[in-house]
Amino acid sequence: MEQKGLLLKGIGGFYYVEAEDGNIYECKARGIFRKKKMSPYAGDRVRISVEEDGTGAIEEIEPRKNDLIRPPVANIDQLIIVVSVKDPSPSTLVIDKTIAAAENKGIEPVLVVSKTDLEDAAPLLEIYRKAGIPSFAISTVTGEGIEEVRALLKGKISAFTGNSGVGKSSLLNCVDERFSLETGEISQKLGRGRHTTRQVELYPLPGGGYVADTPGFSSIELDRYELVRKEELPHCFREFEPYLDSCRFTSCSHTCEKGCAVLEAVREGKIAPSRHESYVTMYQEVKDIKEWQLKEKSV
Ligand SMILES: Nc1nc2c(ncn2[C@@H]2O[C@H](COP(=O)(O)OP(=O)(O)OP(=O)(O)O)[C@@H](O)[C@H]2O)c(=O)[nH]1
Ligand SMILES: [Mg+2]
Ligand SMILES: [Zn+2]
Repeated sequence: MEQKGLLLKGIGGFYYVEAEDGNIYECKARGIFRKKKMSPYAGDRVRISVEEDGTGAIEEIEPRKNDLIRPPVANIDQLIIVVSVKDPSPSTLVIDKTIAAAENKGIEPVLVVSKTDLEDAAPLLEIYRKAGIPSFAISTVTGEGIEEVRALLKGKISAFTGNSGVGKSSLLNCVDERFSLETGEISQKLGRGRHTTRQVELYPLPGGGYVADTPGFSSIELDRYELVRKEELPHCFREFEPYLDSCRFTSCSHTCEKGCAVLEAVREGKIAPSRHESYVTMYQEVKDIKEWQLKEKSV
């Protein structure tokens, strides 16, 4: 019997697919995917065949709307970027690289500033609200913003990303108690290393939609796997868009040129300086990279 389904997770060569009939089937992938060098990702829409004993096999992966390599997840509607005001401290460069990676793949970036019980989130929120990135303040201690996050996740496929320890799993546990995901303190006892969350798994939400709690990008992984070409980079900073056609030179890199409308907007306070600084840093990192090097990196 064949059915369509949604791949929720893969562990050790087995894939768990939520099929149209509402059941979850343990599936193997056909060898054909290995030949094509394609691995099934959480979030993949797949066609499976189910044997009489209830085991299944993935026959086909439907074309993806988008995918991320680290963490490996496909077809997400939004990337929830979690940063804490403190412990660990936020890096605007890492936030901006993550936002650019999402924009570059057509995934809606959303910023969640966590642990607002420890410090004021307003300065960070102001930067990103001004940039037009949906931004929320939350605390799992005071309960601030939890209801808003619940509403945000409803009916969509969302992936959570952010440094280890920012509170991604804690937030998800607040959103729905049934999650009971492992969080910081527990894993330290088990001595499992820095990242508490290791696998990508889509969890169904009570009000519809799915969330993936992911191990989070490190900045090294962002540099290796989610590089944005310099031609696309200005478009990955959405608040630059209104100015891009007004620069004096059509070849303007928007880093230092005379008559650059983006720089003018920074001077006028319409674009946050930290956002432009991140842009310049990222531009310098990619400007000399050749096409073949990008291909190599994305494998
Ligand atoms: N003060 C404060 N601490 C928090 C909050 N949310 C989470 N924490 C603490 O932060 C630590 C890390 O939380 P986790 O939820 O495990 O972080 P994570 O982002 O899932 O980390 P990884 O799975 O390693 O990527 C734990 O000790 C939590 O108790 C918060 O809103 N306020
Ligand atoms: Mg976690
Ligand atoms: Zn310019």
